[in-house]
Amino acid sequence: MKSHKLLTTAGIGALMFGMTTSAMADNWRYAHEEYEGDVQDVFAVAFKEYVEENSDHSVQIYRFGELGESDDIMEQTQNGILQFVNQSPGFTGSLIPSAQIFFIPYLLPTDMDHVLDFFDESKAINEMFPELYAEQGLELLKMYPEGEMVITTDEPIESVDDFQNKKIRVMTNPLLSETYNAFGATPTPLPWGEVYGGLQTGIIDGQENPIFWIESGGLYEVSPHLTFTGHGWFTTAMMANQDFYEGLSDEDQELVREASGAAYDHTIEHIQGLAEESLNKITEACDNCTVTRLDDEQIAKLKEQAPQVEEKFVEMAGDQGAELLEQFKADLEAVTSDEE
Ligand code: 6CS
Repeated sequence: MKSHKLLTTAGIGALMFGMTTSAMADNWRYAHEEYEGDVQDVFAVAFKEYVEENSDHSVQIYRFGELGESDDIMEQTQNGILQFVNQSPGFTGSLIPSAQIFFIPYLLPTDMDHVLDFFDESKAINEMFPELYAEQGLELLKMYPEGEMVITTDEPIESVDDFQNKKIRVMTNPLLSETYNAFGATPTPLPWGEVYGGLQTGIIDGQENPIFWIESGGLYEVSPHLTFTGHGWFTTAMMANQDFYEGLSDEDQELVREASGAAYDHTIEHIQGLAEESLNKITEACDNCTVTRLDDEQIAKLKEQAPQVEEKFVEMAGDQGAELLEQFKADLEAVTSDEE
C-alpha cells in the first residue's frame, strides 16, 4: 500500500515536470545561444538524437531568442527550469571569472589541429573546469571550440593603429574589454541580440566572432571588413543543472555522458573546413567586403599586449585562475611540442 502511494506521488511529480510515467520517459529541456544549423545547434541536435535513439527520453531544443538572451538561459538552468544549456565563456566569464581565460589574447595557437588536440587532452579543460562550474551548481559536460575569432569593422584594418578608438562590441565579460583596451580600441560589451542593429545604426564600429557566425548571421552585410588577427578562438561549453544530473540514475548519467561525447565528436568534424566554406560564401555574396590578414609585424604589436591582459586575468580570477592558467599552458605545451 505504502509503495503504491509513493508511486502515485512520484507520478504526479513526474507529470508536473513534463514527464510521462509509463516508462519514466522524461522530456529534457536544452537551450543554446545560436540558430538552426549553427555549431551549437549541430551539437544539440546530435545530443538529442543520441538520447532519443538510446533511451525512452526526449530532448526539446530551444534556440536563440526562444527563451531570451544567453544570460537568461543560464539563469533558467541554474533554477532548474532547463536541464541543459550551452553557454559560451564569453558570457559565463561574468559568473565564473576563470572562464575568462579564453580571452587572454594569443594564448591558444592558430593551428586548428593543435586546438582540437588541446580540447581533447587538456587537464585544465577536462578536469579543472568541471570543478569550477560545479561551484555554480552546473555539471560541465563538454567544452569545445567553434572557430577562430575574426574582427569585422566598418573600415578596413591594415595596422594596429587602425583599431584606435574603434567601438568594438565584445561579449559581456570584463577581461575581453581589457583585451580590446590593450589593442587600442574602445570595447562595448553587448548581449548578442543588440549586435546586428548596433552595427547597422553605427552605435558600434565592429565586433569579433568566428566566420561561420559572421556568415550565418549576415553580419558582413553591416560590418563588411574582415580582419584576421589570430588572437583567439570562440569557445563554448555545454552543461547540465547539477541537481538534475545528480538525481539521474547511473544508467541515465552514463547516457548523458555518452550523448555529450557523441555530440562533441560530431561537432568537431562539422567545424573542420567550416570557416573556409563560410568565407567563400561571404566573398561570393558581398562585393564590398574585404579580407585582411594582419602581417607578422602588426601581429607582433598585438602580441606585446598579451602579458598585461594575462596579469588582469590573474587579478580577476585569483589563485584559482593562476592555477588554471599554469595547467592550461602546460597542456598547450604538451600538444604543441608533440610533433617537434
Ligand atoms: O557573439 C555572440 O554573442 C554569439 N556568437 C556566437 C558564435 N555564438 C553565440 C554567441 O551569443
